[in-house]
Formats: sequence, C-alpha cells, structure tokens
Amino acid sequence: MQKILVARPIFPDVIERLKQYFNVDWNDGDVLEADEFTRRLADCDGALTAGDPVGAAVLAAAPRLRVVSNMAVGYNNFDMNAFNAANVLGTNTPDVLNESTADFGWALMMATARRIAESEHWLRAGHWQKWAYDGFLGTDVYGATLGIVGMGRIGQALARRARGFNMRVIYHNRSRVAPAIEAELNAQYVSKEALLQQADHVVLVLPYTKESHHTIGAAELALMKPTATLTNIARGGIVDDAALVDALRAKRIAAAGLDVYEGEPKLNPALLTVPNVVLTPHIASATESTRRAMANLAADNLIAALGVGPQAGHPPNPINPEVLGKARA
Ligand code: 8YV
Repeated sequence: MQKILVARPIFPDVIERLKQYFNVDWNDGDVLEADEFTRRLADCDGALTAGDPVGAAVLAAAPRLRVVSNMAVGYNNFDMNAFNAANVLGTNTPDVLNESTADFGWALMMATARRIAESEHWLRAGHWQKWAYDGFLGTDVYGATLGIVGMGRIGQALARRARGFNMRVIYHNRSRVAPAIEAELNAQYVSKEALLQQADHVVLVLPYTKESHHTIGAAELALMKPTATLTNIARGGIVDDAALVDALRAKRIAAAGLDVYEGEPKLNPALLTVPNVVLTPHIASATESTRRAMANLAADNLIAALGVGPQAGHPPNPINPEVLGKARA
C-alpha cells in the first residue's frame, strides 16, 4: 500500500476514505514544524496539505513523493518551479468554495461599510445610553461603486452579488476577462489607479505571487477616497498591513475588513488597536458544506494522482498537469 501524510486535522470521514487506498499518517494535532513535516514526508508517496510550505528542500527529502494535494484554491505555499523540476504534481481545490467565499467577502464588506463589529464591541462594553443621529455613520453599499481587484471565479461571484445592490462594478485584473463575461456581469475594466480613485468599496480577490506582493501600499491607499472601504479576502502580503494601519489611523480611508494577514496567524499588533477595521481569522471558505467539499476534493485529487480509485490517473485539479506520467526526478 502507498503511504500518505495528511498534514492537518480534517474531517475524520475523509481520513476513512483515504484509508481505503493508503497507509495514512495523520497529523491530527498542532501545525507541524517544518523539520517534523519534512521528516514525516520522507517515506510518503503523497501528501494532503492546507497552506504548509513545500519547496525544493522538502521535495528532495521525500524521494518517493509524487503528489501534494492542497486543501485550498490558493497554492502560494507551493514552489511550483521546484514541483516541476522534481516532476511532483501539485493539486488545489478550486470552484467548490467560490460562492461561500464570495458570500463572506460580501458580508465583510458590508460589516466594514456599516461598522457592525465596531458598534457591537461598543454595545457589549455597555456604552449605549441613547440614540444619536451621528452614531456610527457608515458608507452606503446599495448604489455605490464596487471595485474588484482580481476578476477570477470568486471576483465574478462577487460581481453577480453586486447586481442585487444596484452597484456600478469596475474591476482590474492581470488581463481583461472575455467580453461576454464583462457583459453578463455589467463590469467595466479599468486601470488599478482608476479603480482605487473611483471605487467606494475595494475588494481584493487576487492570487498571491511575487508580482502581487503589496498590491496595496501607502501610495495606493493615498489614491482611494477618504470615504472608501478596503476588504481583503485574498492573501496576506497583498496588502502592506503597516501602511494600512497608518491609513486607517489617519482616516485616509474610512475602514477596512481583513480575513488574511501578513505572517498569519500572527498579525501586526497595531491592527488590534485600530477601531475602523473588522478582523476575521481566515474563514472566508468556512462553511460546513464548503469545507467538506474542499476536503473531499483534496482527497479525490490525491487518490486519482496516485493511480487508484474511480478517477485513477486523472486528478480533477492538477496545477502542473505537464508532470503527469513523468518519472519522479
Ligand atoms: C483555505 C483559502 O481554507 O482556499 C484558499 O485559498 O484561503 C482557504 O479557503 C486556507 O487557505 C487553508 O488551506
């Protein structure tokens, strides 16, 4: 039987599925330190990860390893050059999380615009004595301009939600989406600068790469309207969190909603002291049904990539399909 490492706690019934095919080493505890992760992979044929970094050194120390299946759509934890050099397949879990993640992005944008977390904390602290005409004034969402940075599957799902809110939708992306999609979404392609200048609510949904590092820093925040909000459901590192803290403190923008952070699960401690930011712990895909779908898809990818099960040899979501069938290097 081939051996796999499941590096994170996941649904026990998915582990049972994997046990039908593999000898499973399951880490059902704390996140593995890098050396422990590498040690436990040494005699494995496959692995199931969720954000664990995998690069050349890890792959070199695991000569049997042929596939690493990430339980996430984003795979910036994989060094794909190293995967390609070693003929190791990487897989991810796209699509099954689109709607849940877009729902959450919408909720976070709304909570940010309407100061829901800030006012709730104030109420819980016992400050509510009387109605005030100017209590927690926020920014309207209905009828406003939504700026989506990253018009992939989740960005498009957000744009569909914007129709019900009668919003103007502008977007920026590495490349323009097909005219038919622009027409369906009623979304207009603009430069990043124009988007930042015009949007009332900016939502970030782009993948993290070297190029997208600090897509939003001090210069970009300075372009935004003082009444605007910024929501990040993409990845830590896309926003310069220190620059954001400065902008929020100086009220250069109205508010921000963050689900992801530079260096998470640690975060810039200054964020905790700023009232006009809503902070959530990377939960945009966290609904019972979506996390189950992601775990099962990650298992499907692993099972198929290791040549067993109903889809043997045809994993549904290969990131680098060109290595399929090649001998491990
Ligand atoms: C994951 C995510 O839960 O899919 C992604 O890219 O950010 C989340 O849905 C998280 O990355 C853990 O792997």
